[in-house]
Amino acid sequence: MTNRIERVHAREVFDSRGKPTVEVEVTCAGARPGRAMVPSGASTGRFEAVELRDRGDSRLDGLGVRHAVANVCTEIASVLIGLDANDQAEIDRRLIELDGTPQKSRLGANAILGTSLAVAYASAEARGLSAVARFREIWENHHRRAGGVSPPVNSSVTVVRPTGGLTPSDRLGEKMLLPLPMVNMISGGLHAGRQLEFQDFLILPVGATSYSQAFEWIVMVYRRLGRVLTERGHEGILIGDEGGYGPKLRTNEEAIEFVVAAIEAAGLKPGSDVAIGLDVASTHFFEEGRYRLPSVSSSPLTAEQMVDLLERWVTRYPIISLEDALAEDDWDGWRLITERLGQRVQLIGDDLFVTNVARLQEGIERGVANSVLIKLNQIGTLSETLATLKLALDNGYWPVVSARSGETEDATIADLVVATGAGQLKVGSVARSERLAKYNQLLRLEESLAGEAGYLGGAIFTR
Ligand code: 2PG
Ligand code: MG
Repeated sequence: MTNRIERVHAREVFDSRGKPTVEVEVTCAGARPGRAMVPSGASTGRFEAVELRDRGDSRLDGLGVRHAVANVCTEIASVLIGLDANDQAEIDRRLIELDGTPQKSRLGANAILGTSLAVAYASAEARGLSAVARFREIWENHHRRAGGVSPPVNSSVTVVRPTGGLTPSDRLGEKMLLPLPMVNMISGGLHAGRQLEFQDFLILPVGATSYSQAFEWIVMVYRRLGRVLTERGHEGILIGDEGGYGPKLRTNEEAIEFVVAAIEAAGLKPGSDVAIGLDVASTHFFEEGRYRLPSVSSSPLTAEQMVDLLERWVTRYPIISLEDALAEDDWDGWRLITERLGQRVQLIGDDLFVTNVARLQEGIERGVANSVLIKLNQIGTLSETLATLKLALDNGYWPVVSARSGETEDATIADLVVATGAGQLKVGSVARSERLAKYNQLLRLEESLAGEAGYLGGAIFTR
């Protein structure tokens, strides 16, 4: 059965930082429109697909997206109208071909991603499917066509038994899974006025036995963290772009210690119940081959000194995940950290891989990292995102589906992470509704998919 696309429409809407972004509606004959909104990063990688903004325009300081919107309503619409919305791979192929540039800079990755996702929703609307069911269908098609299954996940750490009929040998990417959330507690870097050099101090509730329990623990740690910060003299703390606290602290280590104290104050055990993750976002303090960390040392660190430092922290604190520990261009540094810590912690490439199959392939060949952040707008179509996810799973890399620091009420990634069984989700903290849109959707899915979707939680880190 086909569902012909009848209408493609876009408009400018606004994201959680009050910046314009693209919303696209795609409608199939006789159905209600499918709709998607595009997120936007602040600490972006150089190799990401290009977000088209109305640069040079005085309106909205040149941040407008009217050109991207116009591209959807004219060029993109004229190619898509009449095509079958059920054939996501073909739609995405056409979009990529129409743009014709390596980083989607002509039509804009925001125009293209909004359209790609809206087509998936349009197909769901036309056939009365839920978003998660449609994404599952697309993932299964993709999986089948690309052939092969993912190998077992490849590393360390002690954790809980999986639930929902799963066993530790169940592979990521096969069954539908509620994800292990990785949640920001303290923000620094570009998300909180560079108060701290590191960008995210996160928790992973590895000991929880269900998504809803994991989320409750997160909320309690967040609440206790607020109290602990206040008790120790940090009055009137502001929150960062993703809802994490943005206290004025002297060092990154102090932030880790506060998070550990908050876990304990919530009556949970650091490490076995709740582990810690860091998004170092080091690309953003990497200059002339050195890492500028004034809170650690007055002279910038070499990659080796950076790895020494992180190794000490991994030994001292219950850290199980490090994102962008080295910069997007520092392949040698990445190689070093992977040799030293790759068997002990999850090493996530975000700016490094930018959800790009070619960059991830290069990383696999060079033996760097063991995990990849999956952000739809870094690459610009649903099909390419799934290709990167699949490549990760086929090579024993953990995928972590992620939001951006600029988000909207669009909850696509919640449905997508469950549908693909990717296992982990990073959305930001629990204090802003554009984040809660995703967390709350997961609560709905946990309820509606009882019996169909399992929960591996922290068990994804068991060999
Ligand atoms: C990151 C993301 C989300 P941004 O670096 O992982 O936290 O930030 O969207 O600003 O790139
Ligand atoms: Mg990051």
